[in-house]
Order: sequence, then structure tokens, then C-alpha cells
Amino acid sequence: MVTEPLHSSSSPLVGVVMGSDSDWRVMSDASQALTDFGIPHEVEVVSAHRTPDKLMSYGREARARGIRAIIAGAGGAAHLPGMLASVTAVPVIGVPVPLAYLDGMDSLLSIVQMPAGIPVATVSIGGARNAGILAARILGTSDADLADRVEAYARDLEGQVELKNRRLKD
Ligand code: RP5
Repeated sequence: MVTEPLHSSSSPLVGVVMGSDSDWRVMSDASQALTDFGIPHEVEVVSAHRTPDKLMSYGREARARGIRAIIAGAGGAAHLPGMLASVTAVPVIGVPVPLAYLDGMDSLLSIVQMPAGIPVATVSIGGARNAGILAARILGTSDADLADRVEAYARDLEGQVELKNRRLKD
């Protein structure tokens, strides 16, 4: 069981949180994407059901600590992203973590079906890398250098497809 932050930076801009350390196998992709874009972030286990008080304080304090986006991953009865979104104005990106049963559909539906007024930007089942990239895009709206890096990344993806097409034709 993880009791200390898995990763932290002195002034994190993004919080990567998950319901259990068992979610790290998926959520590490979000942390890696943020690292790829040079975004300082913190990683923490915060459980909606096992540590409800910590969930509330994490959400309520996030904005004042300078956190500008929260990536929250959980599996099964995945209440973490929605509950965080209910106590902070910081944008929350939800990652449905697939577990052994139901192929992650339970996680997806728990996260995506939010009531009007409390949005969670939900990525695909297991889509933690896209969550990291979406956080980069959000921060990029007020950081031109970061937005340039996001655009360069998209161009690189485009170039990789073109390279594969040329190889197919060789
Ligand atoms: C959820 O329960 C967690 O997000 C995790 O996906 C799932 C199982 O947790 P563990 O029993 O592996 O700690 O709250």
C-alpha cells in the first residue's frame, strides 16, 4: 500500500490522483505524458470510499495550492473524479480504470454520467495518456510555449503515420 506520494514536485500544476495504488499500472501513463511535456505534477492515492476526508480536503485545497487541473482515475464504483469535481472549480479529467470484471464499463459509466452543473472530462477506458495530454492542452491555453509543444507532438504523430505509409508502399 502506498502511503507516501508516488511522485511530487515542489510546485505541481497538475494533480494525478487515483483510488488505489493498484490503479498506478494505468495512471502512470498520465504521469509520463505530463513529464514528456515538462509539466510539474504530483501523484497521490486518494480514495473516495477509504479516505473520504482526504478526498474532500484534497479537492477543497487544490486551487489554493496552485493546482490547475486534476486527473483522477478510479475503477469499479468510480466516484473519485465526480466527488472531486463537486468540491473544486479546478477542471477534473476522469480516467476509467478497467478492473478484472466488466472490462471497465462500470468505471466508465460511474465517471461519465455526471449531473448537469458538475462536469468531469472523461477519457476512454484506460486512457490515462490522453488525460495527461488533455491537461497539457488546458494549461497550454495560458502558456504559449506549452501549447507549441502540444502542437509539435501532434505534428510528430502525423509524421509517424506518413512514415508508416511510405514503408507500406516500399
Ligand atoms: C477503486 O477500487 C480503485 O480505484 C481501484 O480501481 C479499485 C480496487 O482497489 P484495490 O482493492 O485494488 O485497492 O476504488
